[in-house]
Amino acid sequence: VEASIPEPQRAAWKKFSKKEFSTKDEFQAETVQHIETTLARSLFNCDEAAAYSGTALAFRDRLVIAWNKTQQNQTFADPKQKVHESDVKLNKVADLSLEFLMGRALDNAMLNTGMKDIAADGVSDLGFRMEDIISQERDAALGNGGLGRLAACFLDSLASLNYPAWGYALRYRYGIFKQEIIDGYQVEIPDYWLDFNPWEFPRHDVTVDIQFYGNVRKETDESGKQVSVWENGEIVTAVAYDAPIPGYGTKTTNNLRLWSSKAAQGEFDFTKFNSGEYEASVADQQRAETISAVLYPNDSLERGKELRLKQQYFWCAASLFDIVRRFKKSKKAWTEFPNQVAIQLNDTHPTLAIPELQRILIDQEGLEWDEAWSIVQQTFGYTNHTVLPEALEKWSVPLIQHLLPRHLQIIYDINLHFLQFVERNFPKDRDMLGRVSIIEESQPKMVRMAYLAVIGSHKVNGVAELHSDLIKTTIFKDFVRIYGPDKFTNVTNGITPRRWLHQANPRLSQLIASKLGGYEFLKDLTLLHKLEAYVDDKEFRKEFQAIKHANKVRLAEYIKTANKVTVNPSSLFDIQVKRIHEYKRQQLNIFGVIHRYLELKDMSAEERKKVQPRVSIFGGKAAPGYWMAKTIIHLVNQVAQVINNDAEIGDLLKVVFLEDYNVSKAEIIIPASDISEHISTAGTEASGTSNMKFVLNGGLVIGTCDGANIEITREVGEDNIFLFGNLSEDVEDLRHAHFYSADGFRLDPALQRVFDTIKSGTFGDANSFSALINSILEHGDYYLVSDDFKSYVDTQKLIDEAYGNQEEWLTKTITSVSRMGFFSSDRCIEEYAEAIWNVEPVLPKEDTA
Ligand code: F55
Repeated sequence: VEASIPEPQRAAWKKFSKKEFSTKDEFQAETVQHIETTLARSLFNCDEAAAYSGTALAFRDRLVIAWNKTQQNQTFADPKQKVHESDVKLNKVADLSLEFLMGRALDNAMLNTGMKDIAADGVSDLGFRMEDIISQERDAALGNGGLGRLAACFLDSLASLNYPAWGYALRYRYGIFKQEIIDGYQVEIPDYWLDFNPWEFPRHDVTVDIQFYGNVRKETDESGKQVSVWENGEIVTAVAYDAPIPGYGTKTTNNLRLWSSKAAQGEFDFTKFNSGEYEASVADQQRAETISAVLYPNDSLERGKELRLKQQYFWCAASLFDIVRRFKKSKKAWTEFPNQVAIQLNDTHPTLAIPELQRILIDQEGLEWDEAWSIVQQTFGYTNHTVLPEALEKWSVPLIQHLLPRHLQIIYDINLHFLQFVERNFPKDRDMLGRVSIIEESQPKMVRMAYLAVIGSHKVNGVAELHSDLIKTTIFKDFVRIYGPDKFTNVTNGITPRRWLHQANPRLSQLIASKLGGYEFLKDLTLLHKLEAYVDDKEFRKEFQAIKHANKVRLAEYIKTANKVTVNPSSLFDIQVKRIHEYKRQQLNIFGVIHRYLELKDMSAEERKKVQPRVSIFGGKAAPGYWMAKTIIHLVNQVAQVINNDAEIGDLLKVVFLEDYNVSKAEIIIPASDISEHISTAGTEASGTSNMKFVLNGGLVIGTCDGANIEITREVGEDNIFLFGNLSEDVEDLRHAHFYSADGFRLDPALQRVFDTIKSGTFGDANSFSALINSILEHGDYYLVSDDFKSYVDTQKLIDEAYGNQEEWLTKTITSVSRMGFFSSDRCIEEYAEAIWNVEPVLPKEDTA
């Protein structure tokens, strides 16, 4: 404890402890020093990569100083006074997420510390342009899509709002694969991103030994109590790697702790090594390291692979050990645990943390079952991100039995207690027990992780209003009866305005600041409403429009370089970027594009003159094993090939598939949209978050009544969004009708023509796309593409007309931006803090140095 350190040592430490740079000179001194000594480069061989590295290391030092102080401040009640062990406070919020889709860190660090201008000036003296330096950094792509990016936005908000919070995940050696498009097909390239990562700090002294396999032995302890001993397992060591998470405009710098797996001490077989069996001797080591080797690239399908379960347990067990170790230092009673720690489960991926904490409490800490279980339930909150049945995690009982024998016993005991509780409360409803049991009585039996997560948490939330209502009436209906409705709540998703406005669209951010008298809106996004006063201001409108145009020019340049396609920046930019999935319906979009192409081909030259030129931009990755999604990508590329080379069409229609969509590409793409597409089958997209990003950047939305589109409509007004399609309450009947409708299934003639065109080979071998067409014609059109097609193309027509009136369009976009305050992830985090975590901010200490 700090107070116990003798004065002379403190003085020596103080004298030499590093200060944060705050002037251009100091920044340059640090950067040059890092380039020369840390990187061993000189003036003569300092390229952009080295300049990036030097700048990043200078900023890293700055963050680390604040980071160290934050961690100390959050740990000790008052570092000035003698601190008793019992004053130790904990980092209350632990965000367990298998994914944090962080993107780049340097720009974020510069903006959050408010030092970007000084640094840009500094590197310019050294002969570099800041944007070139920024683009040297590789994305930290430790996530698939919305779920992982949400976790990253939450970290930014937690730090910016001074909440003591740690993120916990895995240090994957390979992030999400890089996507290349070769001959129109997706090809996956491994993303080895760690060869230079200045943002991480290996903590070789922070390790946890994690057990797998083995057996459970019952024994009687001295007091005559039955205890379970899990033994003879295999041990793998978890090593912590920490990354600083700076808040915006605050010294609070939180921690993202990533666990890396390595062979436990003593695992390396020296006997084998010495006798020349090198391969065998390193096999164990490799097996251990495999656990944290790769991020699973599925965004909606759980494939039940043993390695994935190992990842989940490895990460949960290491994180809980870490949390418990810190709690135990406080010497507080266990009943205090839920007051000191809140653990949020990002989807069901960390659900094993529930039986793991119960195991620690009963097997290691000697608590009674009921006392332990009450602590567990009060500690956890569970966020659900999907109602799609194929995405709900289930693990086979034999697999868990094999890998985690003690946890399986505990899961069965949790289930027993739960079912007894249900039976007592619903004695007449015998079917209920089978329906809500954690164990599905299938062959083999399966553990339903979502049910375990609900039962082991005190709050369950969905991520947008419709979604939170849907989970209560569908997948968790019985649980609402069992626990009452208050256990279930909604926290509508949000996005961080720092990255998704200030960083991605600096000119718009600056324009807003000039009208609102500063950048306060980046900390309180509701202040945007004041922009509405400028909706008729000529100068403001002009600049707003010029910014949008400049952003479109920037994207057009990127498209030229990346796709060798020339697009006219004055065209309407229509963008759909997100993971490729049938439920997100990129197929509806591309069928609409083909329809548009056919209509253009029908027109006379005279008629074509009246047409609103459009660029249809697609981007997104398909899970490597998801054939239908890959077929959609192929079709988009084939259609692009044909349309872009049709001289008759020219600028009237261009189609672009942008390769390797990721966070840093999103920062270029999103500010350049006129329209973005959020067109999921109603009831399938839990929230969506890119919809919020697009509107915040002055684009409008074409969307279904799904997820957060509904709340965006409430905020911006019905006149400022283009909604279409069937409603979620009608989806079930429509699906039914595809199979049983009395007068058969009649396809919209325009869609029929699209299919005929594809089948005629206009876009290459028709057989390539037959699965896509047959899923609609033969297999019940589960995603209701045919049902929504007409409404979709009619709405696109309305968009063309609306865009034709540029003044009205501009009014719509400005009005919408000014009404987006609700969708800040700051609002979202405040709601979690209040309704789920019961945690207060810890303000950073004034700098006394
Ligand atoms: C990743 C792995 C698995 Cl096993 C399953 C799902 C995912 C995943 O990436 N899900 C995901 O991104 N879900 C999305 O979460 C967003 C944040 O809440 C929502 O906005 C979006 O609607 C939802 O699809």
